[in-house]
Amino acid sequence: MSNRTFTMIKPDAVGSNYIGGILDKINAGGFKIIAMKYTQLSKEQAGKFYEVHSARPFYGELVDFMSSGPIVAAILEKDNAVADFRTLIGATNPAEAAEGTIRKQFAKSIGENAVHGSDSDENAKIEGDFFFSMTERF
Ligand code: RTP
Ligand code: MG
Repeated sequence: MSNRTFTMIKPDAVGSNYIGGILDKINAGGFKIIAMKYTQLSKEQAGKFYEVHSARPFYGELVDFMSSGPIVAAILEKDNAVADFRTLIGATNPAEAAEGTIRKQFAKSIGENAVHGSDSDENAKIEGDFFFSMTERF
C-alpha cells in the first residue's frame, strides 16, 4: 500500500474561492502536501486525464467542465492515502456525501463536485506524473 494520493480542486471550487477551505480540511485530515500547482487544463489535456471514462455518457460534459477554469493539482501524503482521502472527500454525488466531508461542504452537484481523488495506488502515481515532473516533487 502506497502512502500517496493525487487530488485536484476542480474549477467550481476554485471559482467559488474554496481553495483555502478545502486545503484546511486536507491538512486537518492529516495529509501533507508534497507538490502543488495552480493551472488550467486544455480540453485535450482534460480528455487525456479522464480517458478511462471516455465511454461514459458524461465524458463530454466532464471534459468541458474540467477545462473550463483553473484548478489546483496536488500530491498528498498520509498512511493509507488513497482510501483515507476518498473517505475525506465523500461520495461522488454531494447529496449522498457524509456529513463532514469535503464534497458535502463544498460540492455543487454530481458533475461539479469540488475535488478529485485517485481511486487506486496505481492511478495516484499515473495522475501525479501527469501534472508533476521529477523536479516538482520529492
Ligand atoms: P473523481 O474521479 O473526480 O475523484 O470522482 P469519483 O471517483 O468520485 O467519480 P468517477 O466515477 O471517477 O467520475 C469522475 C467524475 O465525473 C463526473 N461525473 N459526472 N453526471 C454524472 O452522472 C457524473 N458522474 C460522474 C464527476 O465530476 C466525477 O467526479
Ligand atoms: Mg474517479
